[in-house]
Amino acid sequence: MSAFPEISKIKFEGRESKNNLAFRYYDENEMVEGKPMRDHFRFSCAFWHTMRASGSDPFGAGTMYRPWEDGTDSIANAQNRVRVFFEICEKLNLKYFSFHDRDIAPEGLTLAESNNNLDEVVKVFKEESDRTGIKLLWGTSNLFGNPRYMHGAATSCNADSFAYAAAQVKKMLEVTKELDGLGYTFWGGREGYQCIWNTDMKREADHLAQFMHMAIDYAKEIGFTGQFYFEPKPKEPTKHQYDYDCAACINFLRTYDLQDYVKMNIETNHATLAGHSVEHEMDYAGSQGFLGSVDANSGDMLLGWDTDQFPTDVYMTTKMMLILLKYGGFKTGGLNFDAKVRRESFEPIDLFYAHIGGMDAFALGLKIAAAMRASGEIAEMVKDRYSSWDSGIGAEIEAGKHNFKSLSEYMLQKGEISPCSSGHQELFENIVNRYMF
Ligand code: XUL
Ligand code: CO
Repeated sequence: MSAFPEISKIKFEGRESKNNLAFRYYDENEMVEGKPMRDHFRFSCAFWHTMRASGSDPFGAGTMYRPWEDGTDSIANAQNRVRVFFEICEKLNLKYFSFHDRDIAPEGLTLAESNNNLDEVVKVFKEESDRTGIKLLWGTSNLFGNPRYMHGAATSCNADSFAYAAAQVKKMLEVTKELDGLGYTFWGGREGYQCIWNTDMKREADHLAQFMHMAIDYAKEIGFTGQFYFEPKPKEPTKHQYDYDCAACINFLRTYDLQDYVKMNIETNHATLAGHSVEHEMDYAGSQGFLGSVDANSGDMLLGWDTDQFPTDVYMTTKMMLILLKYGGFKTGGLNFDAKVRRESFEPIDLFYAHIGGMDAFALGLKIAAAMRASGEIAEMVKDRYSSWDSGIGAEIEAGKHNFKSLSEYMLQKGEISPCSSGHQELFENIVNRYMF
């Protein structure tokens, strides 16, 4: 039975369309830089936000109207929810999805019961995924919601919390493999600390690394070949999260010899909480060979927390697509809408408006980015800015032909540096606007 009989599959109608249930820019078959749009984005729908966000906040109860819910925590209700989820993904033309273990099935009284509940719901995921071809982009485990994780999971002071979390991830790796999932994400829900007085930071970091190695070992053991991701977030729920930003995460991965197995899953709103921008994080990860996947959303600069809003800012999507194209696009990852409708947007149809807006914002961003790349105008200006490195002393330094002694001799002889030209930031910004509008 359809939950949205009045909504048919969302189609591309072009930029002149006034139909609010149509794409104006996202034409999945349109070729951009030799690849259909759909393959540039690999759009994914987050089960936790789309199906489980209630609209509650610290000041009030949930607001969402979800007529397909029967109000119980039964397996039958959970299974039905999965069918509704796939109807949404199909109608929106979202080819991938993501979920946490506890989003999809109720937690039981024991670990064994929880595992069984998961199996019952995974059966429906498998059926629906086989029926539609919509695939699991990555799976993950909720290692933060239950009170047993109040001190963290892999970084808890309680060894039993670590062990329980290991059991959960073991099961989720099996589930992810069962669903032919393309990846597994570690997001350190409470892997951080609130108070340095009671915290042994070194021991916690060592444990987190040990935990990741165990996950990788188990993946090898069961033949799960998907990509592991590490998702940075600087704070919330803990004050100091160990996975602060890409730089901190990559340092952690290299320190603990995890760099060959784990790439970054970069989220916009997490980047801004860290005092960065998503394009900064993507460029940094890409330049270090760690660009894996993206949790697409946006924050609100006037609010200091993770608002997980749908992205509509075309400047931002243009920058993101420019960087993605620069590093050759997604291999295993995709654009996962880790985003939820506002508490006030409680009608089911808002889920459609939200995703359509996000997909169109990225489609437009891709087209603008591709136009910038095709003309080569901006790239040429950037290249020119660094031209002192293309010949003479610059080229010699890059080729490793110099040391401090030889450079000192060079400068003693030359006396002063050759002047370079202006940074022309305002000109760059004006040129960008020419492509934007
Ligand atoms: C939380 C967040 C998570 C991860 C998966 O801020 O982004 O939903 O993406 O655990
Ligand atoms: Co996320």
